[in-house]
Amino acid sequence: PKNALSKHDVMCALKRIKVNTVTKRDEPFARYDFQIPEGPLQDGTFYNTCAVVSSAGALLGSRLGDFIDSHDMVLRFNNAPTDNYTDDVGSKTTFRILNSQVVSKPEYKFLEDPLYKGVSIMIWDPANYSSTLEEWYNHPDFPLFPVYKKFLEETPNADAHLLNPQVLWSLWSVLQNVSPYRLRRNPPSSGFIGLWFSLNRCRRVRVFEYVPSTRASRRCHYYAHRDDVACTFGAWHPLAQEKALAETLRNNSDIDAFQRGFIDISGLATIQC
Ligand code: NCC
Repeated sequence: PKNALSKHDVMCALKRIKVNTVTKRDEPFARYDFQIPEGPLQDGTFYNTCAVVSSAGALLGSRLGDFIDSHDMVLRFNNAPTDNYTDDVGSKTTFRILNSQVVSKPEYKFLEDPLYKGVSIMIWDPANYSSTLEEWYNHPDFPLFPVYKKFLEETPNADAHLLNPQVLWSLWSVLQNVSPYRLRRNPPSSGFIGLWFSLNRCRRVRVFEYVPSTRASRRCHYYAHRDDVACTFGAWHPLAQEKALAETLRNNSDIDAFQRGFIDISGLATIQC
């Protein structure tokens, strides 16, 4: 069996993966005049405390909302709402990580919904392992590019960036290196992308109901009735490996993790590699 990597090794492996987003000078985005904002997301602001709020059904009834809102930065996923759920998930949103389905499928109303205004956005879409940006542009998983372009044109001061898809495979490699099993080559979930991004930007990261607590249920999302255990344990994404890895990185008590429902991880800036 492969040797288990130490917590320090894993943190350093994550630290080597830089937050790499597409710039307006990258082809083919330059040629097609995408109005991608200069500079990194939120101008690279570094936060003290960050809350990463999974969309898990187990958040329902948690009453973690005030605690979540007390963090300097709050990151949410996809179309997860706060309205009507603020007692459990809070009301503050600094960042959203969106998959390309949410951007491209008309049902999510990416261009119109106020959910996507006044927040910083990182969008991801998987490209083949060795694709160039050109190839990705011509063959995205979902047709996000025209909608993203329009969003940049229509939204004053939009702070919306595309994650360079190579990052997804770098993150996948970290998951493969800590796993004794051979993983399918599917990208990590938005949750893992959000965790890694926050570890880059925060001194301390708290992740809510990613590692399931005793509230865990069959319910997929806190904001919808649908039951599906695959949402919590994974089917397409290597979710179980992501969560096992996140669990090994936590610094807080079992009571916090399994009764209150969050793990606490030190940011990457706090470690020396
Ligand atoms: O469900 P989703 O994820 O939007 O959830 C965001 C992140 O929260 C964590 N999560 C969610 C539910 C749950 N019971 N436990 C959890 O830990 C996961 O880390 C998850 O990433 C995605 O990752 O982008 C995903 O998006 C959905 C869907 O596209 C969007 O919700 C928009 O409707 C995907 N579902 C489908 O495609 C059907 C899901 O696989 C991954």
